[in-house]
Amino acid sequence: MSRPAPHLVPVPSETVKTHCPYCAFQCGMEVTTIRGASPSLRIVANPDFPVNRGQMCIKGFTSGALLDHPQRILSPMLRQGGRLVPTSWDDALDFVAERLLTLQRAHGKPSVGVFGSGALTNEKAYLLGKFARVALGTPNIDYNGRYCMSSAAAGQNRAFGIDRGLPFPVSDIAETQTLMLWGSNCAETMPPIMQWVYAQKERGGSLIVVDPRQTDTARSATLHLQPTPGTDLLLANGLLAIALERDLVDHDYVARRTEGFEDLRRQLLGIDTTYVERVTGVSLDKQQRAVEMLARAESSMLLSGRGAEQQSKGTETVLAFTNLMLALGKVGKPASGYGCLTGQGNGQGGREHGQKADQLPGYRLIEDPEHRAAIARVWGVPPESLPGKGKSAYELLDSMGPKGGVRAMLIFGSNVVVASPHASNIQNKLDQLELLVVCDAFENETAQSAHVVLPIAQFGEEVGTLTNLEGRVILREQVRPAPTGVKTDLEILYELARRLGHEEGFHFDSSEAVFDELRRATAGGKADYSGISYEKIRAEQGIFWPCPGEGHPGTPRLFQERFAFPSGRARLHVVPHRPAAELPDADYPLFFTTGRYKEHYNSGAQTRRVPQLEDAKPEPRVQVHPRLAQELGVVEGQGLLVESRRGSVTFAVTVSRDIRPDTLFAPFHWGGKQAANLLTVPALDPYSRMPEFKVCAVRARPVGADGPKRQR
Ligand SMILES: Nc1nc2c(c(=O)[nH]1)N[C@H]1C(S)=C(S)[C@@H](COP(=O)(O)OP(=O)(O)OC[C@H]3O[C@@H](n4cnc5c(=O)[nH]c(N)nc54)[C@H](O)[C@@H]3O)O[C@H]1N2
Ligand SMILES: Nc1nc2c(c(=O)[nH]1)N[C@H]1C(S)=C(S)[C@@H](COP(=O)(O)OP(=O)(O)OC[C@H]3O[C@@H](n4cnc5c(=O)[nH]c(N)nc54)[C@H](O)[C@@H]3O)O[C@H]1N2
Ligand code: SF4
Ligand SMILES: [Mo]
Repeated sequence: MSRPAPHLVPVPSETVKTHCPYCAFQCGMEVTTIRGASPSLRIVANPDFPVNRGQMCIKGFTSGALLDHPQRILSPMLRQGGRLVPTSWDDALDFVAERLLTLQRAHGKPSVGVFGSGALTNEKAYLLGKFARVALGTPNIDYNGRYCMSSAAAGQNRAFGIDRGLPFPVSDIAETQTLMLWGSNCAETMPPIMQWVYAQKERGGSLIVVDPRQTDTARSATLHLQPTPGTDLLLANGLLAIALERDLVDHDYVARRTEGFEDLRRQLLGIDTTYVERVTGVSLDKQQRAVEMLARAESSMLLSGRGAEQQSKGTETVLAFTNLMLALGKVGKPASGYGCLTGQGNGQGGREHGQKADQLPGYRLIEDPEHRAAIARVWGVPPESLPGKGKSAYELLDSMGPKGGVRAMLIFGSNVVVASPHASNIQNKLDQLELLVVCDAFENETAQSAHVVLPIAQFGEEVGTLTNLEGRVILREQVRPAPTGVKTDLEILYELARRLGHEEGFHFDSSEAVFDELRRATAGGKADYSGISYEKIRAEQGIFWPCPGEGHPGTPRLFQERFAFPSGRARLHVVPHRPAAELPDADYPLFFTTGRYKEHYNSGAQTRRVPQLEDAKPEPRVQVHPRLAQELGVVEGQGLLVESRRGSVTFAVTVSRDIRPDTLFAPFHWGGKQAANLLTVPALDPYSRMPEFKVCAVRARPVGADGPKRQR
């Protein structure tokens, strides 16, 4: 038998431990390159990483498909004669820099906008913020985390004086007696977290789930509350009113560790529980059981997701959660408290290092003179040269075009025409730009409108740190070299800064060198990374911030002794209920809400290209209760035209008892005519500027037998 030529024998090379490219769980994974005629990757879960402990979801297992993908962009592209055509890096970068300078000369510095992402590593988010403020001198930088974490962040800052998604490691979930998951479908959006939830249940704990739909998460629950969309604030206030009435408030804790209870108490006394029952649709009996379970347990935990936060009152809803858990005396006790389940891979770090319109690195505020001075010192620029606060994500995108004044936009890591509310408006505004630059590995729906597309290195082809949902700073290691033809985001920022006359502050030899500057910039800030190094992360499976010095071990748990206000006390807030911005009426009689499938990630720009995921979920389906389906005269698989005041989409129908009869649900992972965001309303939360992705009003009618027909 002849032996295969040596280069065809698969020889496993060294296995690299790294992390998944997608969500905030940042599962540890092991990637092995199988060498041979066509090298391939084998990806398995890292059994030793303490967060996912050997588990991953289907997105992580199939993520290797992104690297050698045939649709990957491997050359810069420039629009010529209406088409994107390949060009050289020098030509593309020279073109961008020249256009930026010309536009800024003619229309001022704020005429250039920058849009970042919670997918970016800490190093990228940091350098992008610096690039906007120093190289471009524009206030107009924001990012897609505004669509994701902003309400939880605003709420936690107001209640605790600091914003770290979870103030404890995920392993604490297994230890809590009562777990309440409010507006999170983590069984689908973070599947490996369920090992901690199941462990909690096995120890005899109870699980309460609050979701208008019977989700996979809700199926595990001891108690499922199924509120009318957009009524979470009222429900949370109602629960606390019951606690007060039943003397379940921990007055000793409230007196020692909080301030503002008297005002809150007065508000709660005015709450009519039958009104709460009527508006939320959650029976008083279930409300009472939920409160008893939370209050009487030795330890209890409330974790929120986007269901409760992506509302035009998301911040106040989060404050109602912190009120509840503080009043019950749970926050800072073992395996207890409030936390939010962060979404994007670096949703946490992405909001700490200055790509948010109002922030500077270390969670500093751009409008605070001392904070400005601290960062200006690190950057070697006069404080007065730093621009002020810019516009929030939706407002920034909405101001594109000559009328709004933002004439050029640089996008790093977001598919804004799919992910933004009222998507047709954003497409329209994008088309009015004089320069749209998209830095991405794929030509997503947004890149299709670009003047220039710059191809980037992906996960596994570069190193960088991310901060997971627990506040643990981890390191995504390089697995293989980046393909020729692409650059890292950091290299692109340097090349542009150099052409804009700012070579000095942007020249770094490595990602680690950027991290070293980031450490210095965060020293003394709320999110202090100064004691964290690549070396330390490698040795310790990640380090929790704050970590304010070389010898500091990091801080897995917050609030055990004090909160991050000068008084050390947490703040209670009076947060009266108000209705969603758009409620069903005679013309648009149904609620419409949106969310996620297990198989797809966000705008689908990555996962719709992975064959296994696309085969499993090839299209968005609208979920319709059987009673409503009968009323509408629509059957499984038939097309249903769903219309809001902003647009219409035809979805194939899934008939299911898992949803309320007054509500339609669809995922937002698809673009073009299938984009759920053609329907959503761009109502913004006044504090966080979070759009109301979870509530709007629609009407629906069947499109007849010729609608798309496919079995699930
Ligand atoms: N498979 C998958 N996993 C992901 C992602 C993904 O796209 N796909 N994205 C990642 C990111 S960026 C994020 S932010 C997280 C999001 O993770 P989750 O917060 O779990 O995400 P969603 O599915 O958007 O919303 C959760 C639930 O909110 C419910 N909901 C809708 N309206 C309301 C309401 O008015 N009140 C309440 N209480 N609930 C409501 C929906 O029915 C849904 O089941 O997931 C991360 N993980
Ligand atoms: N209706 C509705 N709309 C929603 C939501 C909802 O629940 N309902 N959820 C919102 C939420 S929570 C989020 S987080 C947003 C997310 O939606 P988007 O902001 O569109 O985020 P992604 O789909 O993750 O897009 C990421 C893009 O970044 C690219 N990318 C990934 N890593 C990098 C990198 O390192 N550098 C660069 N330059 N590019 C990179 C990917 O290839 C992809 O094209 O959607 C929001 N929109
Ligand atoms: S749970 Fe999140 S981090 Fe883990 S494999 Fe799935 S997408 Fe990746
Ligand atoms: Mo998100």
